[in-house]
Amino acid sequence: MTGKMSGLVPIPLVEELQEGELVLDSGVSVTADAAMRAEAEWLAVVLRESTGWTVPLVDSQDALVRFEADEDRGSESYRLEITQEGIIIAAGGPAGALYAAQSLRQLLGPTAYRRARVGALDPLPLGVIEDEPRFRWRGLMLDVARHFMPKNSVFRVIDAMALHKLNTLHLHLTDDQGWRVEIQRYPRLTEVGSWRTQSHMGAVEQAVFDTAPHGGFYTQDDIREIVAYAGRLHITVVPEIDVPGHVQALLAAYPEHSVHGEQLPVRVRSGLNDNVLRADEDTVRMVCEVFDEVMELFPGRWIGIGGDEVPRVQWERDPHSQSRANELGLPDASSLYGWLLQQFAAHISSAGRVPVAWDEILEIDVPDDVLVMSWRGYDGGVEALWQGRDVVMSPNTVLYFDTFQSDGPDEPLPIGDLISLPQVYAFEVLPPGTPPELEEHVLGAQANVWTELLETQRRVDFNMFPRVCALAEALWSPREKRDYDDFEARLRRSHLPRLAALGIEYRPLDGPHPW
Ligand code: TNX
Repeated sequence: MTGKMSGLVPIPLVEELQEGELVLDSGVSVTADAAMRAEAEWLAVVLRESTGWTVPLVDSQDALVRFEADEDRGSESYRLEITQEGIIIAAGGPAGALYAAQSLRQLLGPTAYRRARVGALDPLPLGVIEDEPRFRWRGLMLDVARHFMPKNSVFRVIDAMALHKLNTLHLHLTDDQGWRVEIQRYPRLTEVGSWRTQSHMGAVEQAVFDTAPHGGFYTQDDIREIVAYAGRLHITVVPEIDVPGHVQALLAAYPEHSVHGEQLPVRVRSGLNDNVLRADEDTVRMVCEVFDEVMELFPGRWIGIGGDEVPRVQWERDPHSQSRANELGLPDASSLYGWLLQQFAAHISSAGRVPVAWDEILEIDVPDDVLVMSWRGYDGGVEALWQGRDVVMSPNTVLYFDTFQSDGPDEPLPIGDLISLPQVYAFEVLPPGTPPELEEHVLGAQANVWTELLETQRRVDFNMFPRVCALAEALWSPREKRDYDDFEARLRRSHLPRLAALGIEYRPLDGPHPW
């Protein structure tokens, strides 16, 4: 080590940089083993856009940038070597090749994030970077239900995730306030359920909630496009259809699936909601058919079924639900919560996929294969782990990015508590006291971006960045490499300028703080 630093975020496993530089020029070309051509092409496109050079993909070992398969590495692992003669990327698989290309782009500086030639690329430091991730689920959840995020905004988030070597995008597609995915068999879900118009709220609530008419949804082609775009960047999209609560948009479209059968509007205000799914066979069939279309659209292994924040009062007070619970041999009507989730989980498992649910699911007899998403602090995760389940950590005490980032006067209206950048940076994925033999069940973690109060892309950017940069390091980098002062120095000197060039409206470290 010479003390030279690359400024990479997340910080790599090993970086050994030397004096001297390599300056790319218009003669640069790229070559790649067959398995990595797509990733090499991605790098070539980035270079073409930002420099105007031709950057051909060639079949010659004379190319300046060479991607090679290295069977001794894990699929996400890579080695990037920069010498005066050229750049050699040895990767365990296509994902590793892409991560190497991401690191190289970071080293080329802000200019490499622009869509037209503006300035010169930074000279590359000479040396070797060896890198691989610490955790395999490096995630971000976007709530596109409370405020719809048009697909171009989703593409931007996917690009930013890839830049930070995150690999799992959880889309919260449905909630009380909106249904955001076209389901052909049930067209009213989007015809009715994607739009909210009315509000019967008092002045105080109107000041807090967005009461303007709002709506939007992804067509099935939009979803295919999002999934394919993410896939090229080695990001898996995990869809969530939240049931059996948080379903008022569904009930507005198909009132026969509510407990009382009344016509409800798509909900405007947020927070806990008593309206839940009716526990009849017809309703189970309808929701399973929705999941069938969702599973067609999202080829990944994980399918979210929600399960969070479900008041039981409607079932408890409804005579039909009580007799239904009796028929099913359940102890009481509130057990319909568990019964419904068991039906949906079983349906997803029988299709060969893995159901994902929020930690409230631990209140019921949970099928073994359900992946538990621990959001109420670490407790759910710990409990699930001791039951031998796979978990993803998403504690609201650290990884809720709808929270505010300082208690200064110029912060936008938050939900929840203060979660500062240093707090996110200090995040530990493994719940305290995790025994070594259970560590492999902690797949990783994700931050959740709930959008009740995040109406626009600018607001989402402001809340996400630079907290996402800190998250990436907690998920990717080795524990002993993490140091907050060093991270902040890298942000200031190297990384925030990259984000700025890409057009991300991050929260400036020292203000001013417009949003
Ligand atoms: C709780 S986290 C919720 C969301 C809200 C969020 C606000 C979870 C599984 N449910 O519906 O948006 O709090 O922070």
